[in-house]
Amino acid sequence: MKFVLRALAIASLVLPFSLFAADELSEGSVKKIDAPNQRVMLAHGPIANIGMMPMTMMFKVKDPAMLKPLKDGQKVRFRVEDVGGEYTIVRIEAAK
Ligand SMILES: [Cu+2]
Repeated sequence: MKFVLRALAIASLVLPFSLFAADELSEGSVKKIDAPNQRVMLAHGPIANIGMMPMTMMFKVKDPAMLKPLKDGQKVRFRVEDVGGEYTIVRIEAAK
């Protein structure tokens, strides 16, 4: 019982933080859209959730439809995750 209470107490502290972190977005701008290869080149700031420094690089996008609203030079906010060993954009939206 004591263990269960302690586990619940820890979960209640850690869970809200991990939910926040799972939704954390990074900032960047669109340099080039490569629709045939389902990729976009971004000049990006630090990406905390994968520990990446700012740079310009190509990313795969999870769904080719994610490229349609993007335009060269556009400022974006995005989420990158390691999907099967490849850094993949799982969410991208126009920055306000
Ligand atoms: Cu990078």
